[in-house]
Amino acid sequence: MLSQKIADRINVQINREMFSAYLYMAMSAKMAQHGYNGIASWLMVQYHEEMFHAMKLYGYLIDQGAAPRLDKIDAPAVKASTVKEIFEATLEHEKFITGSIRELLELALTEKDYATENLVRWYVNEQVEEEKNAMDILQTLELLGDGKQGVFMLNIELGKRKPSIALDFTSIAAS
Ligand code: OFO
Repeated sequence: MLSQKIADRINVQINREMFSAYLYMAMSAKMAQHGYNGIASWLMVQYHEEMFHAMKLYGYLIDQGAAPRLDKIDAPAVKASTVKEIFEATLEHEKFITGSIRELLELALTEKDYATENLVRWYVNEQVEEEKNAMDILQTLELLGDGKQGVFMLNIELGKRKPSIALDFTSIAAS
């Protein structure tokens, strides 16, 4: 059984994960418009990862007998226009999400809610990977140079990314 405070905060996190999905979808569209189909594909994989993050929290609320609250998702503003700016914005956003996950963990610890603590520690580890992915890409761009040739090679490389999670959320909803 979750406290209302924890359930409310998890609902905030669900909204942030859904926003993340929406943000990466918007970035993907922008990259596709520029003809960077590999980068667009990488960002759509990221969209799916974010949907998984949201649905894992959603499933947890259901399992705990709490009500998921589906709030409005803000429209993402993608100011970045170059590939480098896209991944700088990705890193910035992931840092924000890391902070948000830490807040949730701190709340779970304060409330001695060990089940939620266990769940949120999965996200703590996930955020290490999320930030690393963006940092690795920025470092690769640094090595290749963010001129046309470097970005062309990065586009091919990033197009190889495959989702690491199941894309069918039926079992989460039915758990
Ligand atoms: Fe990108 O980790 Fe969830 O939001």
